[in-house]
Amino acid sequence: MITINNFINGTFKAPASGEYLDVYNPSEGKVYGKVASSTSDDLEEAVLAAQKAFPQWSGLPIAERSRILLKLADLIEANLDQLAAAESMDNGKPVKLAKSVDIPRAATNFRFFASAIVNESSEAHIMEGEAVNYTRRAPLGVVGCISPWNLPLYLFTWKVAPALATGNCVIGKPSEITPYTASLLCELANEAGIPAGVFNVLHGNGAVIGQKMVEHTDVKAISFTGGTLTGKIIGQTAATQFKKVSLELGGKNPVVIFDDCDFEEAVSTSVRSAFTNQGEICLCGSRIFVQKGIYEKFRDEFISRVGELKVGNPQEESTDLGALVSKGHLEKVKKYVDEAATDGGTILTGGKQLKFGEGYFFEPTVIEGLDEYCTINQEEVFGPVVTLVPFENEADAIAKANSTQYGLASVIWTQDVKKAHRVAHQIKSGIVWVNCWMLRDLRTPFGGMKSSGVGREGGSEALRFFTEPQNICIKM
Ligand code: TXE
Repeated sequence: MITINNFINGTFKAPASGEYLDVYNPSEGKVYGKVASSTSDDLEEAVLAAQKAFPQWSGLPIAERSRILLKLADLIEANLDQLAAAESMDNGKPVKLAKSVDIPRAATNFRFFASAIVNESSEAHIMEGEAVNYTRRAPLGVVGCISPWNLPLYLFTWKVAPALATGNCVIGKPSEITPYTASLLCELANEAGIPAGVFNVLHGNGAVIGQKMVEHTDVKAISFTGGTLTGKIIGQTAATQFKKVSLELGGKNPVVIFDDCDFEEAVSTSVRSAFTNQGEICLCGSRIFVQKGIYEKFRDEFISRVGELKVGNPQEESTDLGALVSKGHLEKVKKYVDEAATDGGTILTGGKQLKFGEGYFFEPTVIEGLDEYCTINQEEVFGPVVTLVPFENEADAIAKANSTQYGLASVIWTQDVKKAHRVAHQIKSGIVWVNCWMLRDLRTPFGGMKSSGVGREGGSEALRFFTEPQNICIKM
């Protein structure tokens, strides 16, 4: 049994309450450890430690802060195998995915922001003959980073890296469902030379300790990724203090396939965009709209490829889909599939739980015969389930793509460049991929429209979020 404690002021500490939550290995359906259940007492201690560390950390020369974060990136890479194994055990994802995507990206997050701060410049606005204005961007102080269970270390570091790079001290709150790699990161942070108190991690129930972090007046900003309902609560709480928030929330992403697409690439990438990480990525394309002329051809080829995916032991290199993250989540996915069948949908492939011991496995599932307004095409399932829906023309495709409350990402498949631009400009989503998926340049703004969030992460957007601009006007 592994015990995962809080990390405050550079040391691991049992929670003040002495209480812990169970942590499960979803591929076995068994408890493998326990994680601290934090309360306000732990938060007060972490806030004090962070406040004490802030003057020194924010006052370090940028090159020195950058050097420490680059060392942390190197240490993540040096510990790739251990971190990937931990991520896979905790989340249920294939270890090959953790090794090739999650953990390398965590290292890249630190490397990217450590380099970005060295290359940052600020603006000057000159009033000819009168005055010069320059913008100073100062760190906020103590900030909170709250992350979900689907890409645990990847999304945690996507927030922590820019927060630290800009000179803030961090209180991190990883998902209580997948807390392990954030805890391993704390050991590496010490080894990299991050001073005590600069980076703290509190574990526990989101509605308890996460909520307390949002309420705390000395936590100056909250960067959050998770469900839309949670985001709403956080936004409401933060608004009473005019606290800065960045909210990366759910998605119901459309994949629009025109009949002039590169068919082979559209099929193979759509399989990836549907089922990578068991469909538990906010960017997965879960509503596939196919132009009528190629609908049957696409459907048959898509189903045949989905049939080749191997679901099973996440430790095996040949596994494509591992286990869903929790029993509760498995039940939620099953409920959506059952409801889709009741609504008149035809399950073309999959649709059932797979029995490997006590693990939470579910078949990759493709459903057709439902319109865009039924529950499964409106709500985020966040599992290995996609629907196929035919469309007539450009206008119909755009209307269907925009028919949900969400607006995170979308994918367009066409070889007509003008059409690609036209359609991209009319789809209400923060990210549009044309003839590709998950091609990520970390300098680009990342985030969603409508109920998919507020604010953007990535590149200079993240550097700006974690700093306060101050205009200084000097008379000439
Ligand atoms: O997310 P939560 P959950 C979606 C997906 C999933 C659903 C719920 O549809 O089924 O959200 O997942 C912390 N104040 N996404 O339950 O609850 C919590 O402890 C402060 C989309 O895991 O939003 C965790 O650390 N914090 C998504 C984090 O918030 C609170 C990724 C996310 O938990 C809190 C994951 C509160 N009141 C799920 N309540 C994406 N878009 O990437 C909870 N938390």
